[in-house]
Amino acid sequence: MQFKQSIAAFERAQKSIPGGVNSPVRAFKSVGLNPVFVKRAKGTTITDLDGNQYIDCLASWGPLLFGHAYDQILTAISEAAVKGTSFGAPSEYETEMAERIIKMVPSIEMVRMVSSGTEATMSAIRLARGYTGREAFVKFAGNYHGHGDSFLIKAGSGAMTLGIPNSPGITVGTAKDTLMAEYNNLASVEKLFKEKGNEIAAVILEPVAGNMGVVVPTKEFLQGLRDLTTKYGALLIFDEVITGFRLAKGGAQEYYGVMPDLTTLGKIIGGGLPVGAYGGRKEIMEMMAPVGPVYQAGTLSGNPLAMAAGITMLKLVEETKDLYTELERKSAKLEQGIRKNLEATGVPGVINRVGSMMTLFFTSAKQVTNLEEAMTADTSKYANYFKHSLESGIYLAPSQFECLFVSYAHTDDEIERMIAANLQALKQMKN
Ligand code: KE4
Repeated sequence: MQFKQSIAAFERAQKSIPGGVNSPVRAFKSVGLNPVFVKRAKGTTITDLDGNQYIDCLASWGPLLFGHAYDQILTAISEAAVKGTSFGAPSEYETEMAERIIKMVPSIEMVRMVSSGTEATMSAIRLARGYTGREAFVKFAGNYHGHGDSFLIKAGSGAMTLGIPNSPGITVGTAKDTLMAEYNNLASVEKLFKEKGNEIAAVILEPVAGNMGVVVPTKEFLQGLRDLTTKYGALLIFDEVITGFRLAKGGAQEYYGVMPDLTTLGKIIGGGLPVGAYGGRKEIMEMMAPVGPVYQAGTLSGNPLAMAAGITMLKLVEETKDLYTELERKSAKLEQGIRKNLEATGVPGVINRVGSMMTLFFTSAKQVTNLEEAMTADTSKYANYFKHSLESGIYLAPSQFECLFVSYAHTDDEIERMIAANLQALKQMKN
């Protein structure tokens, strides 16, 4: 493979955009490569500027559950576009989207649309503070909830990848209200509640972590958080920006049977367009302006094109009867294939998977159940693995601390090709 056009494009982009990218993790810094610039994508195939083609395992970081440029989504967007691209006034697209989310996500009785996952989580924390009258909230080391000030403390995803989990620019005043706990460690949360129980407005978490790589919650952990937050009158917020509609129609809360007070959504509900949402019980959500006093707004919130794409996506989720059984079957097949390859090559690794989200950690640790254990992964090994995979036509997340996503569009043949490419990359890493 040659990357001449992408290299030139990246040089050009760096003159006008910081780092040449509009989101840091896209710069391929942690894998030490020049990012490929995408020319087009369809289904599971990405084509870069140099004409190289890849099987896509990133799905634009999660949204593309049915693959790129899905015909029904394209049609919905174009049919909406000819009627106007933004009204700044209510439209029935928004009501239909809200009704679908309410129907599918068990704990949501009312929902507000925004334009990104970050907006959703920022708004959910503000709402929890307004609803409880308390200021502090608990997050977990390694969880990423977008780039809102109060979250960029021991954050995962790109912040972790680039080694800036505590970003400059966050004031002491803001940081003091963000209490840190350890994922899968209920005692670390109990300790905070014992010390500051009546000051804590909420506990927010990724119900299955994806932003330190995939880390699976123990059942006791999620249920324990539900019990603790109820006991102390704090809200439990599930950040389902990744897991929403990916793990089940009703996301992780349906998959694990634990109901949060608020849920944040993004990615899949936009069908590839900019959408976020937050929702929960009516008596909480009605704290939001213009009904209640908690303010949140957005020029493009509920944008008709994004709603048309999202409505079509949620229709597809509802109508595809074998969606989750197929996602599970293909993902399990990929996981088993990689496990066999690890055994065959003797390369040490831990695979964490829930449904169609998984991570291969290059670590000799026995397990990865929290950030400390995730950090034992050898990121230079991952960079080497990523490079070999890319050159054999597999497009993975350019970071050890992210997810591989299987989509409904992946064929069995592509899963076989991913397993074969994994074996080749593991062998090349050993040389
Ligand atoms: P956005 O603001 O990027 O739409 O959503 C923020 C967000 C919130 N919550 C969770 C659980 C998330 O995973 C995200 C965003 N995910 C990262 C990748 N893991 C986005 C990729 C990027 O930053 O470019």
